Amino acid sequence: MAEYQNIFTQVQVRGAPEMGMTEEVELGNRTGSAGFSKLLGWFGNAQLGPIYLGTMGVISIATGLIWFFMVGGWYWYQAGFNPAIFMRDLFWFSLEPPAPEYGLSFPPLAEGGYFLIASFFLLVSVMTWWVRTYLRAEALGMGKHVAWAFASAIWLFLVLGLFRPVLMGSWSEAVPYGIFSHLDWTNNFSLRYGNLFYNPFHALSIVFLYGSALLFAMHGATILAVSRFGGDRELEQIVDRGTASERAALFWRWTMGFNASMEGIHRWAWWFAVLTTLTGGIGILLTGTVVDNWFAWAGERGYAPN
Ligand code: 07D
Ligand code: 07D
Repeated sequence: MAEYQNIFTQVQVRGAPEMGMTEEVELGNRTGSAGFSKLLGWFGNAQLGPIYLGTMGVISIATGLIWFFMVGGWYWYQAGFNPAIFMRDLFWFSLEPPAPEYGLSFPPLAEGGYFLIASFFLLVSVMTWWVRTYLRAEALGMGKHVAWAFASAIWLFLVLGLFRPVLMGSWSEAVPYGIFSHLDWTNNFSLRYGNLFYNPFHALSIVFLYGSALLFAMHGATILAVSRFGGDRELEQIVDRGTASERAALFWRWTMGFNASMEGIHRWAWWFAVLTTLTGGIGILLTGTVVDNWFAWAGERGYAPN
């Protein structure tokens, strides 16, 4: 039943769906059956479901959809209710935050009030999804590593759209909801505060972002390189160690003198990913609140020309 599969496996074995452990697990909120997808099977596990919905899942999906359709409804209005224009200009429409003169007050609907209501639903959606990752891990007796990693991304999200606007005393500081408008916001933010490249926390965030990509490539490549010896069969590598992970470790010791351990490499990956948004959020929170011009700030510290 628990047939081993990866992208190189040509035959997808089908049995009864694997429903997972049921001991002491609340099953009422879970779908009763599961399906199969050949396409999914090429990329991972072919089985789709069972899915656990639960209170947090329902609230998160409902409020997420409300945010999504509120933004889409605004675009529809901006398109003059014309489906051709809606499709043509989809990436250029934008739901903007209130103007600076409204500060932290609640403006008329069409001037940012609608933006604030939509933002409230997005906030509830993201936070309840976080609770869901925590509670599902708890129900399965797992560590909370996924929840805390997600919390780091949420930290940057909250700094961008809630903490910093509140500290600056204006909702106008929040990020607009639009594909290109949020890129323009990002560009203007850097320009307005004297070039974000001189913000050391932006630099740190880039270090961990690039480092995450490098680590991911190294780890993915290493495991694939020893999958011919069973290196991708994590269970067997733990309970019945073969030559695969030893070989992988030896490879890195030969090429760079140091190797991570089987567990340690996942800690490296976790910290690099988490530190990307953790340091990033610090950098954004300091901008405009503590430092007004990063270029001038760096000039005073001798690493930008005065
Ligand atoms: C692959 C996991 C899947 C997630 C996806 C994103 C939405 C938004 C839009 C209704 C890796 C789903 C998108 C739900 C729907 C509306 C209006 C994750 C994967 C596929 N950005 N950003 C994108 C968000 C910020 C920046 C793309 C969100 C900051 C740059 C997508 C947030 C700044 C570039 C997107 C957010 C910033 C992008 C692809 C929140 C600084 C690009 C994202 C909530 C960090 C790239 C046209 C992706 C692009 C891009 C979503 C915040 C900068 C639309 C939800 C304010 C420079 N961003 N972004 O694949 O192609 O992420 O833009 O904070 O070049 Mg962004
Ligand atoms: C946005 C975390 C929040 C997301 C959450 C997800 C949904 C959808 C739906 C799955 C991404 C919510 C999801 C609601 C779910 C589905 C379907 C993480 C997010 C909770 N920069 N820059 C960074 C580089 C420049 C600027 C970080 C490089 C210029 C600003 C990163 C360059 C200017 C901000 C980074 C470069 C500028 C950043 C983002 C190069 C623009 C930020 C890390 C080579 C002209 C953000 C401190 C991340 C930050 C940020 C990289 C250049 C502006 C490391 C490589 C100089 C304003 N930049 N940048 O993980 O933290 O984001 O800065 O030029 O706010 Mg930058």
